[in-house]
This record gives sequence, structure tokens and C-alpha cells, in this order.
Amino acid sequence: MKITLIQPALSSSDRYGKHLGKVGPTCEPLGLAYLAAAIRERREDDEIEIIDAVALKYKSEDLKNHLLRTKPDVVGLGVLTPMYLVAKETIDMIHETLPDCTIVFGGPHPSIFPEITLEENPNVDYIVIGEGEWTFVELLDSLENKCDVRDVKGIAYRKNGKIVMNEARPFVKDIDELPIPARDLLPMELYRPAPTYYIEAPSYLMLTTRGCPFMCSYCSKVFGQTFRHHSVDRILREVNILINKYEAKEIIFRDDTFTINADHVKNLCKAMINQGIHKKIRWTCMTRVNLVTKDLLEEMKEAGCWSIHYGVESGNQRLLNLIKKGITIQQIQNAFKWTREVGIETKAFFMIGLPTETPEETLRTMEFTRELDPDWIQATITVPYPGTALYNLVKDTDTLKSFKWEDYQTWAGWSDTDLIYVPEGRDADDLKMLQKKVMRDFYFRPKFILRQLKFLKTPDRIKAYFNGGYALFKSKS
Ligand code: B12
Ligand code: SF4
Repeated sequence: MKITLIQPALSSSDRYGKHLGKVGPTCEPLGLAYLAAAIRERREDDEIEIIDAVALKYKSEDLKNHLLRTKPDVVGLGVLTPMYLVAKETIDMIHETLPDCTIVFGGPHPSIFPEITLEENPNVDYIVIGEGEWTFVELLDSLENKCDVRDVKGIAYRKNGKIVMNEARPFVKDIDELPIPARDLLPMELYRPAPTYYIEAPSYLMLTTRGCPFMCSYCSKVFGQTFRHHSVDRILREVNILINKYEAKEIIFRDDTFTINADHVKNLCKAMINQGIHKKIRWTCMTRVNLVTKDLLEEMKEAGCWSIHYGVESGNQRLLNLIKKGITIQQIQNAFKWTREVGIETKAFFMIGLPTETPEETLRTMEFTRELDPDWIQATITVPYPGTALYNLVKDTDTLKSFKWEDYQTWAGWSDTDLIYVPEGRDADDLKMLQKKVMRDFYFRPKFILRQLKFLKTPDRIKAYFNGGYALFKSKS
């Protein structure tokens, strides 16, 4: 069979606005590369391609011409909430262009709303819910053999005009059984992360874990509560492919919570050092402030970790408790202090406009960004993504302003989209202004500028800093 996997074309400027969009990330759709690898392993005769319409800057017409040339039997689209509208338009175009092609939707958005998505998209044939590798392979087997799909766990579809939800598929227990993502099908030379994630390109994404046991109320978890990690051997095999085949200078471990299992991370660090990997690449990761200790950080530093992104979210303990973040202000302060002491850069994610957040609490968060003094911050506006506890809490109230999924953007302050969610008593324009102010007040400090001068080494970074600074400057406060 001929299978084409597509990442729909939602560009960086669609998401971050005209100015900030210039430094927005263009990242590998790893989900599609995982699927392609699984198909290759189990269905050797298939022809598979991935079209990353974002990286390739494909317009609808380009995609149409491409599909007319290649004529796939099955097209699969991976869909996050903000790309839903673009994905919808794309499938209608595909159906018009290739009426016999089977169309499959997967990824976070259709996994959260399988029934509604089928109702709203008569041209979608199947929805794959959750982890897609084995589900998609089994679905393809059934389609090719013209069997009934009722035994394929984890799909939703229409039968005799009615929507059928098959039995759910359990998460993959041993994630080492998943083949290494087929990056050779991606335009790897086109990917650039956001400036705060790398010093020197090429810098590529990699995942070493799936699942997160924490309960943050704003988080939509694709991979469930059960934490699973790859073995050290499997991780290093993939790292070596990135270094040797794709000439990676850096790796971004984009796991939700990289350090959940400290012993495993220590073993990984030791193996990186033993194999000399720490001399070939730098790496960065994301984790929680309650999941680091100074000795763990020391080992990470030695193994090549140059920066860590922490989810801080707020400078107010009341709000941290409310969103079930499960961390304390003291833990935040400790983690940033230790990380700085061992010589790893710190980056802090903050959220503006949390439920019930007062103007004074927003200001307190702004002060906290400076007191904590990380190397970088990112302040986004709270968006209740479907499938989260926060969404369920607000969906029937008038604080949720819209179900236009394309507006579910956390960068509304920059992109001029309307705010999706405005906590009671707060003003949308005020929140948008505050998002810009938090960032500008942080970045336009002499201390920040002087500290960052040391990184202005490559044309890439000079351009990124210039565009980032310009975007911050241009935004009206
Ligand atoms: C890397 C990443 C990014 C990257 C790249 C995104 C991309 N296109 O892949 C960047 C930085 C660009 C990004 C941006 C955003 N992201 Co993001 N991101 C992630 C992260 C950390 C990893 C994604 C990943 O590679 N996962 C690993 C692969 C294996 O999983 P997967 O992509 O989900 O694919 C599996 C299944 O979903 C399924 N599947 C996926 N596609 C398809 C297609 C078919 C046909 C089939 C059958 C199956 C299938 O099978 C795959 C294999 O099991 C996830 C968190 C996470 N743990 O997944 C958040 C996550 C996907 N992001 C999220 C969000 C909210 C955003 C933003 C909206 C944030 C913002 N600031 O505005 C933007 C939107 C970007 C956009 N284009 O619309 C949410 C999605 C929520 C939602 N309802 O859609 C997540 C889940 C984070 C979270 N916990 O809340 N993100
Ligand atoms: S925000 Fe991070 S720590 Fe919290 S539940 Fe989501 S993945 Fe887990």
C-alpha cells in the first residue's frame, strides 16, 4: 500500500504572530516518524512518505499537486488542537482530489474528541485514538485484507451511518519495542527549534519517555499517567544516529518530565560519559522542580546538559495549588539555585491568567520572574485545552469565550487572536498586554543582555536574537 502521513500547514507566524513568528520553532513531527517506523517494521512492502507541510511551507495547492502525482491509498494526518481547522480543510481537499483514498486522523485533538471529530468530518474514515503505532499497523492490515475492523483496538469509525468506538488500546508497556523514528522521511535540514532551546544547529528533538503521573490541571496528556522510559542502550542508539547520520550538535530531550526516574537518568549520564557522547553534543531537557537534586544536576552537567526548562507557572503558592502543580515556591527556588550553581542554564515557563488569578497575583508572578532570575523565561496565556481538567472546569461557563479551535493559542498577546479564556473579573486586552510586559520587562534588562552576549557566536543566533528583540520591541504594550 502507499501511505502518506501529513503534518498540516499551520505556520509559525499563524501561531506566534508576524514578528515573533520569525523566531518560532519549526520542529520535527516525531509522532509521524514513529508511525512510519512502525509501518516499515511490520509491513515491509508498503511505500511510506511523510509530508511536513509546515517545514516545507506547502500551500494547499502544493499538497494537492503532490498527492495527484503520488496517489496514496491511505493518508494519515496528525492533529493538535490549534491545527484542527487547517487539518479539516486539508482532508476535504484530499477527498476531493483522491475520492478513493482512505483518510485517517490521529494525534491529541481527535484522540480527545473522536466522536465529534467524525461527526464534523464526513470525509475522515478512521480515527486512531492515543498511541498510534500498533493501532495504525493493524488498521492497515485490516484495510489491505478487506477484513472487518471491529477487532482493531483504539479506533473510531462509522458503520451503517453510526459512529463505532472500538475497545480502547492499552498503552505500550515496553516502549523499547517501538522502532526508532524514521527521521530519514523528514526534511531534517529544515528544522530549527526556538532560540531558547539551542546554541548551535543542527539541534534535534528526541523522546526517551512516555506518560506522566502528575496531575497539572492545564495539561493534556497523550500518553497517560503511567511513566515508561526507554533503556539506556536504546536511548544511546538513537542519540548516535542523530550525531552520526544527521550531524546533530545538540539534542533536545523533549520528554514531559525527563528526570522522573533519577537513577535511570544517572545511568544514562554515566553511559554518555563512558562512551564520550558528552564530548560530541550538548543537550537540554524539560522537567519539574521537585524532580531534581544537586547531585543529579551535577551528573547531568558532566554528561553535557547545558540547560533545563522548568514548568514554574506562577509565583503564587495559592495558584500552584489550585492548578494541582504539586510544587512549592521553596522547591522552585532550590531547583533554580542548584541548577545555576552546577553551571546549567535555567529556563522558566510561566502562565498568565490562571483561573481566579487576581491582577496583584499576575504582578507577583512578574516580580517572581526577576527574583528567580532564570536565564530565560516564557510567559504564555492560560488556554484550557480540551481533554484537561481545566477545560472541563470552565467549558460550561462564560469565562470560556470560544470553541474556535484555531484560536487555542497561548501566544495570543502576539498573534492578535482573541483570548479563549478570560478568568472572571479580568480583562482580555489587559492580559494580552501583561503577557508582553512580562517578557519585555524580563528581556530588556541590561543584566539579561550582558549575560547573553556570550552566546552571540553564530549567524543563526544573531538572527534569532535580533528577530526576538525586534518582536518584543515592536509589540505595543
Ligand atoms: C514537541 C512538541 C511540540 C513541538 C512540535 C509539535 C509537533 N508538531 O509535533 C512544538 C514546539 C512546535 C509544539 C507546539 C505546540 N504544542 Co506541543 N508538544 C510537543 C510535545 C512535547 C512532544 C510531541 C511529540 O513529538 N510527541 C511524541 C509523539 C510520539 O507523540 P504524538 O505526536 O502525540 O504522536 C502519537 C499519537 O498522538 C498518534 N498520532 C499522532 N499523529 C498521528 C497521525 C495518525 C494518522 C495516526 C494514526 C496517529 C497519530 O500516534 C503517535 C505515536 O504514538 C507534546 C507532549 C507529548 N508528550 O507528546 C506537546 C503537545 C503535543 N503540545 C501541545 C500544545 C498545546 C502545543 C501548542 C498549542 C502550544 C502553544 N504554545 O501554542 C503548540 C501548537 C503547535 C501547532 N503546530 O499547532 C499539547 C497538545 C494538546 C492538544 N490538545 O492538541 C501537548 C500534548 C502538550 C500537553 N501535554 O499539553 N509542540
Ligand atoms: S504539565 Fe508536565 S508534569 Fe504536569 S501533568 Fe503535564 S506532563 Fe506532567
